[in-house]
Amino acid sequence: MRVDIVSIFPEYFAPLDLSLIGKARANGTLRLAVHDLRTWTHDVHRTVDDTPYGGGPGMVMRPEPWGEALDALVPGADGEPEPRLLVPSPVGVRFTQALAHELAAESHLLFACGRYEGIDQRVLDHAATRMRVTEVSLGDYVLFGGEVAVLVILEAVTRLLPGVLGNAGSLDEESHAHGLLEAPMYTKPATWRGHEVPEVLRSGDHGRIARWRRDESLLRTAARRPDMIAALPPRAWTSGTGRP
Ligand code: 6GU
Repeated sequence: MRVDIVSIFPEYFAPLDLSLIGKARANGTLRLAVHDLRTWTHDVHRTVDDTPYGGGPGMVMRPEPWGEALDALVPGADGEPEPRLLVPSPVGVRFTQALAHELAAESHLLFACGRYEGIDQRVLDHAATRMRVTEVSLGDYVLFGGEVAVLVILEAVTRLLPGVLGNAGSLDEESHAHGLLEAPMYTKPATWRGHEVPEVLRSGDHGRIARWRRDESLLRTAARRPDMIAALPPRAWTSGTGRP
């Protein structure tokens, strides 16, 4: 997968050299480049913002540098597919595991990181005439800018790329894979500071263990995320017998 990120703070993306994302970059699974938006300014102050039309507090990102940045990073008519443009924003659609799967199937993602009160709307409107544009929000709170959101989104997407996780089975077991939170996990020692690992997990009875994990998963989800229980398909918590 090819990924381009445009930001006025390229330094935010130093952690993308680390850990499994760094490894995916080193082995070519992820072809990632970070670009400084100010590359596409032409005045001595390398200005990227201005006051909002209509008044109000804060500043808005001017369209010209963004237009040139997108022109430079979107492949022309040389056969390459156009990227999917992602704009992190508190007014975007919610980022979910389902959207992470959708993005993991793309060949080229282009992230435009806004700061201040956001990017001039015409940048997105014009881009939408050439490519798919999605404004994405992490949740119902406000960040200074899109940079940290891009780190989050890229981490969720990269771990879904083939070959990035050592054990692909962990993708099937984890929280949100089946609309429920995962059951608690334990490792050795069996007793630690007076707290015991549940007996069932040491029983070797794989049927009992699977039922215990399903029950814990349901209890935890009901207690912490009633919205996820409400969204389950009818009778999702039964074993298929129609009985709990
Ligand atoms: Cl993606 N960006 C910003 N600036 N604030 C946010 C957000 C994104 N998601 C939640 N708050």
